[in-house]
Parts: sequence; structure tokens; C-alpha cells
Amino acid sequence: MPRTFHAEPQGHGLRIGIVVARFNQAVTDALLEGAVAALTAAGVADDAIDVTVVPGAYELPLGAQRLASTGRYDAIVCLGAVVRGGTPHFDYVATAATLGIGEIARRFDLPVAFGVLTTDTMEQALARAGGDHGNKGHDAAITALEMAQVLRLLNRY
Ligand code: INI
Repeated sequence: MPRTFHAEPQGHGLRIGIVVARFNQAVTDALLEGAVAALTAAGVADDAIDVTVVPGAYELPLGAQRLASTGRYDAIVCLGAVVRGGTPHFDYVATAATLGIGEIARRFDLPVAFGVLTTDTMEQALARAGGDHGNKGHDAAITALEMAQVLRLLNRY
């Protein structure tokens, strides 16, 4: 029987930092609502959730880096919405956010969940922010909790 490390996304006693982008705010407000609801339902205390607002998805990695460097959080959740326009700008912003967030997670050995929508249209984004396709802010928050708990298991081993 292999030794298996698998944790439930349980939030009691955890401190979570959220970084949310203002750009496409109708979408990111809904992602934030989904993330906070998920954390609260999983047992994270209200006063153990800190929300930091940054201008756009491009700024998410720097926001996450600053939160991670405090050592205060068990996990960070990044939320944003990059919607394709008619120029390559989408690709630069989406790539910078994606690579940057991953880099912070590895540099600080900390779960940093990627709750950034990258869609062709605003309709697709809204559908994933509390519409027909669920709420990716909620999903990112649950991912952050599961990773925080599985890293705890690995730390104890
Ligand atoms: N930021 C987003 O979060 N979403 C977008 O769709 C977007 N577009 O399309 O431009 C966007 N741009 C702003 C960017 O994140 C930075 O805030 C800006 O470039 C200043 O650094």
C-alpha cells in the first residue's frame, strides 16, 4: 500500500491572503465573493482573511509576493480576469500573471492559487464568476486550502 498524502480543504485555524485585481471589476468582485464564501464555509475565520486590491492581473504576482514575504499566511489566493481584446496585450498580461504567480508559490514554498480567468469574451468570464460555469474564485480558494493542508501533512512526515 503506498503512503498517500491527501488532505481535505479544511480551513479552521488557517490565515489566507487574497489578492484581487480591479480590472474587469464586475467579474473580479464575483470571484472575490465566491472565494470568501468558500473560505468561510470551510472554517476560515473572518478575521483570518485579508484582501488586497491591485490594479490589474499584471500586478497580482507583486501583491502575492508582498503577502508571502510577511510569513503571515498559510496560503494566498490570486483573483483576476483577463479578457481577450483585439491586440496581443491579453497574451502579455495573462502570461505575466500565470508565470509570476507560479514563481511566487515556488520561491516562498507557499500555496498561491491561480484564480485568474483568461477568456475570449466577457460573457465567458461572467459565466465562470458565479454564472453557468461555477465560480473559479470559489475553486481557487478550495485549492489553496487543500494545498495548505497537504503541505502540512508533508511537513509532519
Ligand atoms: N488587466 C486585467 O486584469 N485584465 C485585462 O483584461 C487587462 N487588459 O486586457 O488589458 C488588464 N490590463 C492591465 C494590466 O493588468 C496592468 O494593470 C497594466 O498593464 C499596468 O501595469
